[in-house]
Amino acid sequence: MNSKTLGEDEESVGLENFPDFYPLTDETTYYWIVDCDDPVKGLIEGELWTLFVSTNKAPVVSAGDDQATWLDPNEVTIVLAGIVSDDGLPEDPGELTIEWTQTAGPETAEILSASTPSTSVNFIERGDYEFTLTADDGGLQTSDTVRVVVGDDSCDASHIETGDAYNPADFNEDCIVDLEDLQSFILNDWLTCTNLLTGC
Ligand SMILES: [Ca+2]
Ligand SMILES: [Ca+2]
Ligand SMILES: [Ca+2]
Repeated sequence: MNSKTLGEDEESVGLENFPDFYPLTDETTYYWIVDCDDPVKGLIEGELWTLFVSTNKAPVVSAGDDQATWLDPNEVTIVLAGIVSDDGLPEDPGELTIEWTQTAGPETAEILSASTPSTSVNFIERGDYEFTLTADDGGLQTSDTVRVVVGDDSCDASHIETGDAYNPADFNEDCIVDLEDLQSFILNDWLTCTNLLTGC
């Protein structure tokens, strides 16, 4: 490495004193040790220091808000409105690779435009889905996920979304307790005898 002899009034050295290594190269790790050769105390060895030079910032990615929808009646299409930005670095390639992938849920969902930030997705099956939007600038990657709940109807979607159980009196699980539920109850259990001794 370059060495530098300090003059009497010189208290610091800078990168300009080391022409072999200046200017610094992007995406590079530098290591250096400052040894001090004192005329009185002799050689004082320094510690190892490192510095990673990078001006590249990672892409910024949003997969959008979570969504809930339902089949109407056999399929439904929604839009995943992702947003992606980057500082344009590194210069090579100077552009982003964008990819939507499905990371949870039934494997029947169809992503219609997987390499654009905003895409339509078609569903033919109820389920609890997750999609991941990834942007890669050639040096750094950023991902974000979005959850999409698809129910058979709005009631079903609501219960998939919350994970809450149905009201025990809601026999037909349509999210409302009414005379229809009473009718189901009567049909199922009217005159059912549970006295095994006398047979009622
Ligand atoms: Ca970048
Ligand atoms: Ca998210
Ligand atoms: Ca009901």
